[in-house]
Amino acid sequence: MKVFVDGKFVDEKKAMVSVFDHGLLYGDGVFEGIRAYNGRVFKLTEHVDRLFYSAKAILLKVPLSHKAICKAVCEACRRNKIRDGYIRLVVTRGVGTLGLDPNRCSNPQVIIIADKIQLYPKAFYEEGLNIVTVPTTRNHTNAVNPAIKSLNYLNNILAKIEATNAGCVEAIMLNHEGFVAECTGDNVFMIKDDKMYTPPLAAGALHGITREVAVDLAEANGVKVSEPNLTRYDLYNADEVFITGTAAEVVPVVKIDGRQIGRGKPGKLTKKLMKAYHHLTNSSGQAI
Ligand code: PXG
Repeated sequence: MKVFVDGKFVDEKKAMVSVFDHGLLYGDGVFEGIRAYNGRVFKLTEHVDRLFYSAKAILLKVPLSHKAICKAVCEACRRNKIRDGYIRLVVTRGVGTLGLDPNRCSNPQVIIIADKIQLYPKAFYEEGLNIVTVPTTRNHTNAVNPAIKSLNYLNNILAKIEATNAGCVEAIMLNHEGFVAECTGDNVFMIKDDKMYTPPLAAGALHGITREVAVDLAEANGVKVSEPNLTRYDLYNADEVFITGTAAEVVPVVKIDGRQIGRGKPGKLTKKLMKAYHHLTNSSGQAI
């Protein structure tokens, strides 16, 4: 595998950053997870836009232009013969001293890895997930805003560990006020009386690209979508719940904290959105 690092493609064994890089020492950096389908990179512009927004929020100057990054992502796919795969795009703060000050870092590093994708089991989509809410509270928006896709994912990892300990593959995270924020690597949606709801970004959610697509697809199907604060009670009493993410796509949820959601099977609108999402991923995107 060839990996893009320090401005060039090198063999994976030689793809390295320094142990003094603040990306490693402090989780100081930002990243994106992107998919390629059928020889096209899905929503590439949107992912690179979000990378730049995350970088701006942490005062990190991305050393390449938006255009150069898009080009390098496609090149990474070409060099590794990836037509359907997963692309990890990372920007670290770069090498610095053993102190927090990012101003003493030089040389932020752009890293691009294009690999095959490990798909989730079919059963997730056919039967739906059983998930739980977890004790770890979502980061406060005035601490590290969850809108920033930073290299420090410990808040999410703690929640993921709690989900795994409960025998689940995903967790619903609540914010400091007890409102639903999102999952550890996915956004969350519910349907009640043919209307669709998802937490507002201010509740502590990532501006998910799949989230955006799900909203657009629902609206195109005449479904009204809104973003009110949601509680666990709202989710428990929903007709349908599903989660969205680049890796997961659209996955039905049939049980939360032991409460059956709707009929306990993937819902009608969820199934419609799953189908529409597949159609879009296979028919749009930046040609590799
Ligand atoms: N919330 C969080 C916290 C995320 O990290 C999403 C929502 C969904 O956003 P997109 O733009 O992908 O629709 C994410 C992104 C993985 C993995 O390997 C998934 C994400 C990030 C890192 C790794 O499952 N999801």
